[in-house]
Amino acid sequence: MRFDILTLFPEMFSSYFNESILKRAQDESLLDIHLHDIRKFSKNKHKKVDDTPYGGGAGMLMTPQPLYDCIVSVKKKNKGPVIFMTPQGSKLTHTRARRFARTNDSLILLCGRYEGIDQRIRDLLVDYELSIGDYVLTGGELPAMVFADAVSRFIPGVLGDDDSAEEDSFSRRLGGRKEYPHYTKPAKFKGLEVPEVLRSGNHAKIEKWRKKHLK
Ligand code: 58G
Repeated sequence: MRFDILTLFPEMFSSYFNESILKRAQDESLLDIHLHDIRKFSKNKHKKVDDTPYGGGAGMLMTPQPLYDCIVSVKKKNKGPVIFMTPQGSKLTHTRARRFARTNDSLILLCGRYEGIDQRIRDLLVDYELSIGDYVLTGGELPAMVFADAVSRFIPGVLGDDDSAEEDSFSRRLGGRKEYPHYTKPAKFKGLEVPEVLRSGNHAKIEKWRKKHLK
């Protein structure tokens, strides 16, 4: 799956995407992430990308020209939908992340800054508006990372073949519900012991215990 991410701060993404599971996914060509610096597309002599809002009000908006040219340029190589991360968008859920992974070979993620973007970019070029939760952040970069991470987990092969799902028979058997308590070694830590049943090797009893302790 290919992600093209449009941002004024492409360097924010490198540490997160170049570690652990997402790094391995890229090394194995399961995931292909391309970052684009919106400022490079500004035709302003000072590379300006923001301006004051018509009608007045606080703060600045991203001007349409650099955004438009950046998106049009990226669309030559990525034919997928354009997603704008915004607190006014539809809520990102597990189910929506899975659907994006299953129905797209590529996605374009647009990260805003300041107080938002010129409405005409939304009208002309944005296909989906998504929010990671009911709070406002200083930029769409963290939401784009959250979205790319959540979607990438559903690409076949990105998680270990073993724990490859959610959605697997195991979590379905547990009623599709949240979680039960997890323990690893040591068996005793700071005076607290791992429940005996989890060390018993009795898989029927273990499953019963986990069902009873589902949150
Ligand atoms: C109002 C304020 C509209 C996504 C700022 C648009 C993006 C939170 C989320 C913006 C974001 C979220 C400019 C900064 C979008 C733009 C960006 N904040 N909850 N901030 O997913």
